[in-house]
Amino acid sequence: MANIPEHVLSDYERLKDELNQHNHSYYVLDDPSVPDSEYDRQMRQLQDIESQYPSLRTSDSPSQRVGGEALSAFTQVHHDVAMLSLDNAFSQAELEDFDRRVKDRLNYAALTQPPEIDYACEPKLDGVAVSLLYRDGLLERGATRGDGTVGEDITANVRTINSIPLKLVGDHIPSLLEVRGEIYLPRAGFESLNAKAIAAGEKAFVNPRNAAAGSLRQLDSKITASRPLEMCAYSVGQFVAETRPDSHLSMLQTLASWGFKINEHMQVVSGIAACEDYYQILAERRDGLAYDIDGIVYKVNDLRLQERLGFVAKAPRWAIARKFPAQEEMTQLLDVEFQVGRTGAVTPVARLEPVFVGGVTVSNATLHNGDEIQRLGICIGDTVIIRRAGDVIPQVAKLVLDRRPANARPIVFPERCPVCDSAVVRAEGEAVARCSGGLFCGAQIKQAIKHFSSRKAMDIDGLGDKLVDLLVDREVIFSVADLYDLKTEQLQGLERLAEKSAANLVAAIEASKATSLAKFFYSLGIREVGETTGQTLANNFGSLEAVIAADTEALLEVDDIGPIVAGHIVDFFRNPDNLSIIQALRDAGVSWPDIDQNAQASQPLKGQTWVLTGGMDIMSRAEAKDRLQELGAKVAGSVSAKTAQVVAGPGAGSKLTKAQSLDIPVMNEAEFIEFLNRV
Ligand code: D41
Repeated sequence: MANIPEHVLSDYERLKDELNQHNHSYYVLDDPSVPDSEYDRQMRQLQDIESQYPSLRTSDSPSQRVGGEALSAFTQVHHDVAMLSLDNAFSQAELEDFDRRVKDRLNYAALTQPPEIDYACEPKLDGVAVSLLYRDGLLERGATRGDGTVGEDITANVRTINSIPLKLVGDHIPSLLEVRGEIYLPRAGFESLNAKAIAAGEKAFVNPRNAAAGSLRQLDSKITASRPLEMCAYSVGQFVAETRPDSHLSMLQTLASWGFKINEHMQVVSGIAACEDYYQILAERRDGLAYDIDGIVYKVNDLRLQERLGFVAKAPRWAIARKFPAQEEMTQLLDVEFQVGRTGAVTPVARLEPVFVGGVTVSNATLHNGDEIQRLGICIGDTVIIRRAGDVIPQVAKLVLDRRPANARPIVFPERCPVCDSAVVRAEGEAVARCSGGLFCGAQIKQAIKHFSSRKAMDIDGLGDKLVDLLVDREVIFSVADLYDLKTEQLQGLERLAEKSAANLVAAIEASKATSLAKFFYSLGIREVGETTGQTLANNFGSLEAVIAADTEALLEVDDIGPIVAGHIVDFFRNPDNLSIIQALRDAGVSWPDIDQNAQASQPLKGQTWVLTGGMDIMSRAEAKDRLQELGAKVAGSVSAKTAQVVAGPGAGSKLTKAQSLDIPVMNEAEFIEFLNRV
């Protein structure tokens, strides 16, 4: 390296260190230290140096995370310290048995006052177990667990995973360190990976674990690099260092100090009863997590006690996994029904033999559209795998073909609307088929009325879905405008509606007449016009007449309205049926305060993006959002360099940290309310 100038060498080392640090802040701490543009700039500088002086490029260079040349096969790796497996407990009683065995082994029975055991509790991530070997702080080898004794060398693939340090940082780096952990794919990454696969006509993965395993099994590490995998450390194998932590918790904290990601929910509790509490708390949080977990792992926290307990067969005596209800189950597809939505979309819905999955009993699952049915290749009578994880609705994940019965029937997509018998049409290039019946279709009328009366629209209290169905089925009402002609006596005649609630409903309908222009636009149920677009239309046009008169060009001049939405808006207001319903609503007295065009011109927050995070005590979040939008601000869900202001309440987490790291102004609720009073 004699011919490489000194300043290049020092620049190179500095860039490598800084990029590794940024990477750690972004992927491990979830707290970006610099804007993406700065990261990209430094990365380009690093790559420039490396292309000029290729001999400099080392394996811990952040430029190496993009993947390298493809392998022809994986080589085998022997785990010098075996990777143990975990015993399972399926009930609280089995967990208590485990605790008793631990205490017996430790001879606690002989003590008059046996102490409680401290247990480290951590979510059991549903991914792929791996081993990472670091020599003198440098990542040398990554391997799968395999059978615990022999795994596969996946070094090139693990190098592409951003939350895995290529070089350890911090103090007292051991000369040899083997970190064990789980490589997993967060749910969002799984959804987007599958969406891409489906769009490309490829097969989707059943679940994030299969997707993670498939991503690690790639001989071409460039493919692995394109998958948003993460890794969380949960134990160590080989470990040669001057000192050793004395508990599982401090071991993991030490790993974190060297640059590893550890699970944010990990907690040490005293005694097995507290373990059960932890299980209940995590079970409740499970759906809201960003990744799949299939249970909780409990580990005796004290490492000396772990050593005394040892292991049997291939599992440690000091650890146990308590499983959660499975997120996937097999069941039978009994039938497929076709539902018609507000915009006429005909959606196939799977009727299933009820099955307990992800903690609830599932008897229906959406099949989205005809393409999805084709992709899954399912017939009525088939056995299918149902997946229910997170807040998403249950999905049919896969067909179990070898269980297909002889009498399986193909699913026939209807050519006529099952509700009104109008033709079902599928527009060129669209996945969704729609009923062409419009407001002649009872299903579309029902959905339109339900949307119109919903809380964020006209907010008609007491008009439930069942009642709307009844009113339309009995031909009492035919459109949203008819709601305003409803009389108490008419409603009383209907079953299930007492005099009092009929009168209350009529009063609620009356009260809904006073609305805002933004809510009115939203209530109309124009395709792709949600709350935000409703507000945008109100802010930019100021009146209903102006929007009705607007052509596509005028609409496109508004930020945030693209050609598709503009097309839907124009179509909606060109339809004479829609215009006559709007007229009837106005005649009935539906009204809103005019928007003062002068005030509108000086919307003080126009062009700004605000983010609300954490709790609010005084105003509701919906109210805060409404006020901000009235003032012309956009309210976004995530913080970026473009965010103008963050309002953070109690419990604010990563969005607040991100705002602070990007130097974005933050105010609390009291300051926010004061601000609203001032503007
Ligand atoms: O999150 C996990 N999947 C997880 C797996 C975890 N948090 N801790 C684990 N601890 C162990 C021992 C106690 C043996 C060190 C594990 C696993 N094992 C494990 N994963 C796959 C097989 C074993």
